[in-house]
Amino acid sequence: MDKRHSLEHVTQWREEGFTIIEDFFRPDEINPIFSDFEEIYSHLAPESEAARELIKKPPGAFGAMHHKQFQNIDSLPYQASVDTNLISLHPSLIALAQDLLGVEQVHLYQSHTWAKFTGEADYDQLHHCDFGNHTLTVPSDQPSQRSIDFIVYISDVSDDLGALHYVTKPDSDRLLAPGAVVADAADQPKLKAVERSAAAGAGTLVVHSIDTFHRGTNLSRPNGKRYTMTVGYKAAGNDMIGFHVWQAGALKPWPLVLNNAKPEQLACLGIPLPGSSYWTPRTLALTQARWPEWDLTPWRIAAQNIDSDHRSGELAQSN
Ligand SMILES: O=C(O)CCC(=O)C(=O)O
Ligand SMILES: [Fe+2]
Repeated sequence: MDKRHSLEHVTQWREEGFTIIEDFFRPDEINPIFSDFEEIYSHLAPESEAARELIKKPPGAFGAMHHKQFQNIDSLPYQASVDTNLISLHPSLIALAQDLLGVEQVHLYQSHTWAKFTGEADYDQLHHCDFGNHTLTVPSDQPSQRSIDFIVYISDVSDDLGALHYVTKPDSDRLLAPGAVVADAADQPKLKAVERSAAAGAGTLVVHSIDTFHRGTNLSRPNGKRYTMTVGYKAAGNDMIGFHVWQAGALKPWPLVLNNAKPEQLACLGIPLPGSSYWTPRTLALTQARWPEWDLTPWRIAAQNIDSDHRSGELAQSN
């Protein structure tokens, strides 16, 4: 297993809410995804000089969330290369999610591409935690019941290209209240005074959760662009947390994922592992008919082994 994190990253995430791992992804893993973003999004950058001009707020004004910030977002599976389709199921990302949550089986519950351009919107936000649209409850006290928000940098994300700003848990606990996940207007200057920047190069992985204070910031570099992906993991079976319903996009290009992912990656989308009692001659045949190009060999072999074990057990019993 190609682990790209250390115990310190796990401890830092659990204690501080954030850990940032530079160079988590190699250039050869990021470059094809960058090319896909260029192909899909670059023509959407504001065209006129005037439109590209930095949107300025009055001095001292705070940011806000509004829909223009969320243009240029798509969700898995992508009409793009296999690289872009598989990065949110990268084995090293899965291994990190397992170690952070301390569970064996994790579930990918969010995967977005997101392109931001200078002048497209004012991306400056208030400090917030993301739990509002990830759960109908509130964030848990147990690490295993938390969730992980990964942000993957597909382009360099410097401060003039809208780097996320964040507040560590010890700081928000001290300034607001222990375990606080909501902030009012009076809290904003306090949080802003201690915020840190997640500025880093392409290939960086920012790791936080739905209970960590952070905010998007504006892009100010002329003609600037910021390409990132947002990837969410939770423990499998944690029904409190959700975002996408993968099944609802049945007509999207799932073969790009199914035909190229390993069983352990597909298990993160709710597809039973080889050896599961789900896989029978009937489900295997119907699955193959539904997705003709998906190589079901590992699932088929495991089902045959179970079947022959079962039969030899029956023979042993009848002797
Ligand atoms: O894109 C970012 O840097 C953060 C955006 C954000 O926090 C949000 O939209 O919830
Ligand atoms: Fe957020």
